[in-house]
Amino acid sequence: MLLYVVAFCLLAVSWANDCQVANIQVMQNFDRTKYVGSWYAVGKKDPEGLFLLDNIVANFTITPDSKMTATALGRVIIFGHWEVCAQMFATFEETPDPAKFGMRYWGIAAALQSGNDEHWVIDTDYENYAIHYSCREVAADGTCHDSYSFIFSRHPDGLRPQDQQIVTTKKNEICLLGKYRRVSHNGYCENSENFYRQ
Ligand code: RTL
Repeated sequence: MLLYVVAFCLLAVSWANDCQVANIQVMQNFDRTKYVGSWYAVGKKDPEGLFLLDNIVANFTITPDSKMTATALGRVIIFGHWEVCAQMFATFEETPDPAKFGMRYWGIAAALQSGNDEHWVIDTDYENYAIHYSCREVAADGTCHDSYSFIFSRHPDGLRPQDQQIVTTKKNEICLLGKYRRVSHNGYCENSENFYRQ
């Protein structure tokens, strides 16, 4: 019975939702100081082109001048075939919405990807789960043409059952339900021999 109610609510929400990027709800009163520390990606929706494969861990910090910065590790393929652990850096630019940032990112080595993306925090309880969203290209009809999204957990082994339902509801709200893959953690980026620094 409960399952039917949840399914109905999700359907109702998806009917009401027109998938406009401008209408996406983000975390209210986002507090970046509570967001610091390690977040393990447990799910991801890929953008077009090259992306982080697995073993993805992000670490957020606040600098003394209260700017948010982050580092990320993740397995990637470079030069078409070479598997390495990428060490990435990011700085964030504030916008009038405290949960929406501009993110400039780059790799420790020039061969790694760099760019400017939006970085939105859709929802988080700061202690267990976080849902991130980035739209790289808004289509003419206002929907997102090229997005990526991470489901983060404070625990490498996954989300608590009570957080899974919230995450499913949010995935649906951002029109990405069913588009995620599980992100595995097998220690690949804990072995410094796999780091690429050239
Ligand atoms: C996330 C938040 C924490 C800081 C950074 C992030 C994104 C990293 C990306 C890396 C892509 C790397 C590739 C390398 C292959 O050349 C959003 C996790 C930096 C998008 C594709």
